[in-house]
Amino acid sequence: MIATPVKIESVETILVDVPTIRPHRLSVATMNCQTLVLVRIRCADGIVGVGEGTTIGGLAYGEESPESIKVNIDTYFAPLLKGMDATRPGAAMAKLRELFQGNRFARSALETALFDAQAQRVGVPLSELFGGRVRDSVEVAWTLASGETQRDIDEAAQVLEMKRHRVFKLKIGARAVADDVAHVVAIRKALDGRGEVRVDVNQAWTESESIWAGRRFADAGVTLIEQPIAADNRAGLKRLTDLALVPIMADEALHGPADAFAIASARTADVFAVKIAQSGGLAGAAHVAAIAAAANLDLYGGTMLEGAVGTIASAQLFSTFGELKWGTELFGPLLLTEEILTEPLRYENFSLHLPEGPGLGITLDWDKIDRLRRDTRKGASVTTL
Ligand code: MUC
Ligand code: MG
Repeated sequence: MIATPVKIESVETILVDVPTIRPHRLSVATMNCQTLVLVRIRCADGIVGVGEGTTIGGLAYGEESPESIKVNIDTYFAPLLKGMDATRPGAAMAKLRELFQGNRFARSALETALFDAQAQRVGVPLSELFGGRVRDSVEVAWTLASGETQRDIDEAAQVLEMKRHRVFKLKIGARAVADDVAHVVAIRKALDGRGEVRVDVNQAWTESESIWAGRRFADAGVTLIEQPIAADNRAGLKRLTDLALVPIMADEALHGPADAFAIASARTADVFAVKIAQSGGLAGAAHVAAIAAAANLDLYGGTMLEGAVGTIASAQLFSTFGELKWGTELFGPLLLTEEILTEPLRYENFSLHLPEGPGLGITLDWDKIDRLRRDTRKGASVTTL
């Protein structure tokens, strides 16, 4: 039976500034704070859906900043969505696509909130709207990005001991290549087979630097190299993939299904880092995964270092993928000093466990969020860096 229409009553955006547990150093930015962009959609039947459109390092990582996500939703998307039928998230998102260009992160936040509300309405976890769960938990890698070798080794030992993570992604690309290689090899040796080591260069190297480092990483037993060169250098990424030194993962080069199709057809990478925000939402990310499956490419569940809302939305979708060979990096909430849920997400035995309740299956602590929210009347204070 087709559901009776339910009006969308309001769409609200909230910027929440949360300090990180330590400086998080990427080649593009050092984060001491993460700005979560939360979206709350209230529907006429009393159901409230939430979504998140968080990015990394203000404007350092992508074309959208926390402030642009908020202002574009408030100015363009929200007025259009108001009054539309909340029981048809697909139709609402199609209308937004027809009228507005770009804004993948903003769309992802809105689509998550719409699907959260609709899944609550029909009384199922969000995963069930995307084909149902293949797994009830997803393995979660940890990113070592303090910028200091010994501190990273100590951090890895600590989370191994806690049985929280056994796969480590090392953020490199900010220093000279030889220094980065020495850093990675030292950590790999210190872990001595107790943990897997992968690297993410965030586009910082040239092709020849990547080949030089790739040979040394292959010898050291590094298992994966993520986006070593510029996202628009697809031919270069393919040449690195063809060299087959260490498997290559596309991250910044992958902005949704069209990129996925181009990369898969030319076999430009071995692995896709699927991210709901980069894909323009859950449905786009599901299409990226389907293209990978059809092309026999491996999948990895990526993050934009979202807080609990974006993290669990991603996990709900990733739980439905038939294959998730490289696991996920859905550790965002663990990098933050403040908890915004009444009950934290469950990280146990190297994995994030999916909740069983309807929708996203989480409850936000709105009092806490109110205390942390940025006073936007003061204007955009860029606190992400
Ligand atoms: C990225 O480039 O993958 C994921 C983990 C992390 O530390 O940064 C992100 C973004
Ligand atoms: Mg990456």
